[in-house]
Amino acid sequence: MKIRSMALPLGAAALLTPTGLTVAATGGAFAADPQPACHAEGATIVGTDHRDHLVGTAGRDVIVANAGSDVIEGKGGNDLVCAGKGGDKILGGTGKDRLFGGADTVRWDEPPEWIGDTFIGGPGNDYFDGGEFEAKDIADYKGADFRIVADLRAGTVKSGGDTDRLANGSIESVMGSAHNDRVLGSHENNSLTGGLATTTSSVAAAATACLATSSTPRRAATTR
Ligand SMILES: [Ca+2]
Ligand SMILES: [Ca+2]
Repeated sequence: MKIRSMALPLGAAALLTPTGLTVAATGGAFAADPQPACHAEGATIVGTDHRDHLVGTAGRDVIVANAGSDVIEGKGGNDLVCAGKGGDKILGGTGKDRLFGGADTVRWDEPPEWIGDTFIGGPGNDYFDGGEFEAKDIADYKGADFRIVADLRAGTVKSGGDTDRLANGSIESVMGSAHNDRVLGSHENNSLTGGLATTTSSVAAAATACLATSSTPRRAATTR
C-alpha cells in the first residue's frame, strides 16, 4: 500500500500509523494554556497585567487579578481572590471571603514609595493575607457598621459578630470605623488610624498607647 505523505502542522508532534492515519500528540503547539488558579482553584474571572476593575457575581467567584494595581470586588458569595502583584484594593463583599493581596509594588517617585494592598472584607468571617512584607497592607474598616476590636498580635478583627482573620502578621495597618474601636497592635511596625469617632487603641509592650478623637480620619499613631 502506498502511503501518501501528509503535511503536518508546524510544531505538532505526530505519529504516522501503518494505515496512514495521523494522530497529533499532546503538548507542543496544541497544548492549552494552563488555567489560571488561586490556591489550586480554577479562576472564574481573570484580570490582565495592567490596572483592572474586576467585579464578581452574587455567587462564589475565584478571581485572579494578575499584575497591576487593581480594584477587585467579590460581591456576594464566599469568594476567593488572588490579587497578584500591585497595590490592590480588594473588597470581599458579603460572604466568607479569602483575599490574598500578593506582592506589593513600588511607585517611582522621589523618593520611591512602596504601595501595599487595602482589604475591605465586608460582612462575613473573612481572611486577609497581605503577602510579602514590602509595603504596609491595610485592613480598612472605616465603613463598618459596628465598632471593631482588632488584635494584630492574634491576627483577629471582631466587628458585629464577625471575626476576620489576618494572616501571620501580614497586615500592618488598621483603619478604624466610625464607632468606638479598640486596636491592639503587635510588635511589628503598625499604623493605627482613627475612624470618625473616638478610637481607643492600646498596643503591646514596648509600643505606644494612643487615644485618638477626631472628626475626620487621621493617622493616630505609629509604633515601632
Ligand atoms: Ca462573588
Ligand atoms: Ca466578606
